[in-house]
Amino acid sequence: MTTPTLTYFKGWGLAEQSRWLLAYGAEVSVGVTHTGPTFRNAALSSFSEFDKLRNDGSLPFGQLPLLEIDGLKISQSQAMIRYIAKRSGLAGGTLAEQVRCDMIAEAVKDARLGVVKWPFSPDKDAHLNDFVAPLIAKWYPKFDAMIADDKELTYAHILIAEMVSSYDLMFESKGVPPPSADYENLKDLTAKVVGLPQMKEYLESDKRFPFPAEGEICNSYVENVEVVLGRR
Ligand SMILES: N[C@@H](CCC(=O)N[C@@H](CS)C(=O)NCC(=O)O)C(=O)O
Repeated sequence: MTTPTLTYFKGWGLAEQSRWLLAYGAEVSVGVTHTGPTFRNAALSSFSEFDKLRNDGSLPFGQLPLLEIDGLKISQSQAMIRYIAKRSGLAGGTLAEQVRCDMIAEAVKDARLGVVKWPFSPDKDAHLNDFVAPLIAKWYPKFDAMIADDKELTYAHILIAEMVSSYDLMFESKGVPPPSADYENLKDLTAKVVGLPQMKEYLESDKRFPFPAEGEICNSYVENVEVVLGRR
């Protein structure tokens, strides 16, 4: 079996959710034997690499990220998430469970916008206070209540954990207490997910790009995105 390959920039953005799911699914995939690495990052460095993929038909909509897996070339981050979830038995059992997972995943996509936009915001304090804090106030109480009685771990839970952990890192980077401290269920779920052996392995590996707090790491990620997209 060839190693799934995720083509993107050198950072989180719209690819990180898939990385978490690929890392998690490593040990639970249905009907698939994993003997090698769970996935490979193909991090682009230049516009010519991106342009080549656009011209050779690899990118159905001319956009990144791209996931190559099981002989498929999958575009659209939310479609790839669902594919990995189904492949790993994380998409929910019944139709009702599946649509609940999908609802939560779409809500996480909206709630997570503050993670995607963070590197590009020139004023990090303003981003945190004016953009992220309202998102957290709007979404966290709902997610926290919604998962209170959940027993089974699905892809929706992994997506929530990825978002919560990302926002926690963001607040901590500014010396502010992590928002999850106020949400018992979200805090417990995130601790459980990041504590799983396969997640720890991923999070501590060199496949995990660092949180682009501010300064050099943030600037070089923004430069990477702009160079690859041909904007610099
Ligand atoms: N809805 C898409 C959005 C993808 C997207 O906007 N990708 C950006 C990079 S993060 C891109 O490729 N932009 C270049 C373009 O649209 O031409 C997804 O979730 O994957």
